[in-house]
Amino acid sequence: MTNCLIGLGGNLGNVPQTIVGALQSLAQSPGIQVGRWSSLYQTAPVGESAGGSYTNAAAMLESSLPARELLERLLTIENEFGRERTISWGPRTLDLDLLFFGDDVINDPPVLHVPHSGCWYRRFVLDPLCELVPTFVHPVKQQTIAELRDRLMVRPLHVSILDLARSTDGLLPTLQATFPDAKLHSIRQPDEISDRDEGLLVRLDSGPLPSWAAPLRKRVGWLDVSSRMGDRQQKLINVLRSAGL
Ligand code: PH2
Ligand code: MG
Ligand code: MG
Repeated sequence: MTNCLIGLGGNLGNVPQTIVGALQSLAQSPGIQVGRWSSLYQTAPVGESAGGSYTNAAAMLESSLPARELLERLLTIENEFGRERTISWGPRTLDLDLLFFGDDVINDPPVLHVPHSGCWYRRFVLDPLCELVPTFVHPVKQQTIAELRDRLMVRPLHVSILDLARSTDGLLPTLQATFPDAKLHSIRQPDEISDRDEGLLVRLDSGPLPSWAAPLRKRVGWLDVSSRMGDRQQKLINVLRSAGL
């Protein structure tokens, strides 16, 4: 049996009813036991085409299924509750994300990634999780859920942006004005690195990382968004909104 955590969310139809229904379907699935679940959270939509406000929650599962089969079961339940996959990050009746599968670190593209890439900096994931398992240690970040959440509550929240391919001059002033609770920095050379591992460190370009920048990958706040969809500005807006700014 593996202790797992899932994130639940949606913004179309009667989401609270859908979430309860999805937990019932999970409880009836062979090899899956549903444990405690969090309260429901009303959260602001993150993403340009995400639609209206979301309801989010988290739940604990025990699974005797391997991660891939559990994930398939989650996708099937999403479909049973009317999930349509037209636009990515679009409005949805039900989203079931496998956040943690024990302490396992699994990267099996395109769909199976645990811990879930967004689970440590998205408030709509961390807030419900923190209610359930504040002391659970993220197996890659090596911080507890409560610590990961607390890091995001600091004001101003320092967000360093690493783009070694293009200047951020045209990007930062507008973003800074839109997000007064953030303190945005650009890192383009070694002397722009702060000693403190605080806030977020967002990597935009996908080129090779020079040796002076390589240690940054080990920082808790390291977040590589180079392969995500959208332009640089939209990616950064999504990160900042996810962090609760
Ligand atoms: N999920 C998304 C996109 N945006 N925003 C909120 N508030 N909550 C979500 O669960 C969410 C989102 C794609 O999975
Ligand atoms: Mg999701
Ligand atoms: Mg999903």
